[in-house]
Amino acid sequence: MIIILIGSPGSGKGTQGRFLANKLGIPHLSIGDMLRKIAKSSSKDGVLVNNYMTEGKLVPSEVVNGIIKKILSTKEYKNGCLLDGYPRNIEQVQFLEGFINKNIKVIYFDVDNQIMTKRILGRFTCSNCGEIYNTYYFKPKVDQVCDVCNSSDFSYRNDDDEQTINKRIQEYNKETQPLIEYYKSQGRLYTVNANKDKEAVEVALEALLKRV
Ligand code: B4P
Repeated sequence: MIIILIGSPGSGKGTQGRFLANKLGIPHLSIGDMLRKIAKSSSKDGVLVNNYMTEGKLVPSEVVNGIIKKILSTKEYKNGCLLDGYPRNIEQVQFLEGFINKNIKVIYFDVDNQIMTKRILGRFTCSNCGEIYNTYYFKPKVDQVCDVCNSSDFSYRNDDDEQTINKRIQEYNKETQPLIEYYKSQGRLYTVNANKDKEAVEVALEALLKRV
């Protein structure tokens, strides 16, 4: 089975994707993380991806589709996975359906605008293991030391400033929001109230998994 995580920027897809993948014992594929790695390279693709991301725009679908198809065709993903942040527009939906005939379920992280902005502004990540933290909601237990891997190397994303956030939200409303209705009409959509704190969302997701 493929479980797609869909929701606005900062709705908690990455945070809960790690939790869910652990729980289900399936790989967690975050397209945002993959694109951030590509954006660090000085190759033609790296520069292109970096430009789109820093402007708060979706990276062109032909780039993202190519990456996804290559990864999903590998052995590691043949028994399914959690797809975090893909598809994000109707073009990507159609592309995915063109080569995946596995059972697809969709979890929608429903969150209010003011909450997501504060979450994004507070986000920081362990550069070593990718654990996600937040200045306002959950800092590491020991200041400047990652709870998971003990690293002291943290990073802030360069698309997490207020101006870019607004653009990302506009892009989400225009491109991604229509997918909610699409998957709902197919009877594949499961909604979780993502306004609650991290632990409460985990509990809600565990209950939801029994129905998926
Ligand atoms: P992503 O990396 O997918 O990131 P996101 O949508 O901004 O955040 P996410 O929902 O994962 O939030 P998180 O758990 O971190 O996308 C980034 C960019 O990549 C896009 O703008 C686009 O340019 C590009 N991209 C990605 N996919 C693409 C595609 N398919 N096509 C084209 N382009 C694509 O949580 C945010 C913060 O909130 C964290 O600090 C976390 O600690 C905190 N938090 C989480 N849950 C919380 C809770 N319940 N309570 C309080 N805080 C919480």
